[in-house]
Amino acid sequence: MDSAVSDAAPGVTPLVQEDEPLLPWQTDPTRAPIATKIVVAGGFGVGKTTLVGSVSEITPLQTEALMTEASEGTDDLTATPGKSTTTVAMDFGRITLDDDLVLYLFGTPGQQRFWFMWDDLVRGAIGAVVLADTRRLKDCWPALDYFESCGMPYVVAVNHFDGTERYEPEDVREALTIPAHIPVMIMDARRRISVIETLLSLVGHALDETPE
Ligand SMILES: Nc1nc2c(ncn2[C@@H]2O[C@H](COP(=O)(O)OP(=O)(O)OP(=O)(O)O)[C@@H](O)[C@H]2O)c(=O)[nH]1
Ligand SMILES: [Mg+2]
Repeated sequence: MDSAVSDAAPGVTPLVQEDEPLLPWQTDPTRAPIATKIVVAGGFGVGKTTLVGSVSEITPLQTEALMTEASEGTDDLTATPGKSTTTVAMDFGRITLDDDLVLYLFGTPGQQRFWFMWDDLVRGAIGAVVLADTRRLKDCWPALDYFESCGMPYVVAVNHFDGTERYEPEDVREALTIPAHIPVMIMDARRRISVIETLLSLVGHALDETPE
């Protein structure tokens, strides 16, 4: 067995799982991958955990807890009536693009009472995906403000929910007053290819924003 798949401690999910094919950088030390950290943020229940889970090539780390009566009156479940859990610490997943670009995805908790964790979660990230739902656009304002004020590159990704009115990216840009150079896209957090397009857009944008 290759050492890359055998080192995990008992009970710990290895970053390389035994049933996935090894990538060049996992067997050849001269092919060091470019590893980057990306944050997935946005309002409560907008699809952050779904996004990380639908694209991660490892079993995502999730910290879901059942929502109780205490959340009534605080968390609006109108848009997601089937939702029974919420992220209480973070989501974590990994995806390899182009064989040597490894993205580590960190999903933030959406409930306001957990926002104090954001400073730790975003440390070292190259950028953020701010997820939005057009039925409750204002819920993404805190995330937009946060990344604007700390100067971290971000893209705005509208997670389009079935049966809701479809808007053009430019309509969303205008509604949220997003500057022209920041990518805004419509996507589906449940579809891997749609999430990959969003992540590639963020990586490209973050590179554009990085000083030479
Ligand atoms: N129809 C539809 N449902 C979605 C989509 N994305 C997520 N959902 C559902 O919406 C609910 C919320 O998804 P989560 O991924 O838990 O949202 P979250 O942003 O991580 O939520 P918090 O961590 O509680 O803030 C879940 O019931 C998902 O199954 C989508 O694109 N379309
Ligand atoms: Mg979540």
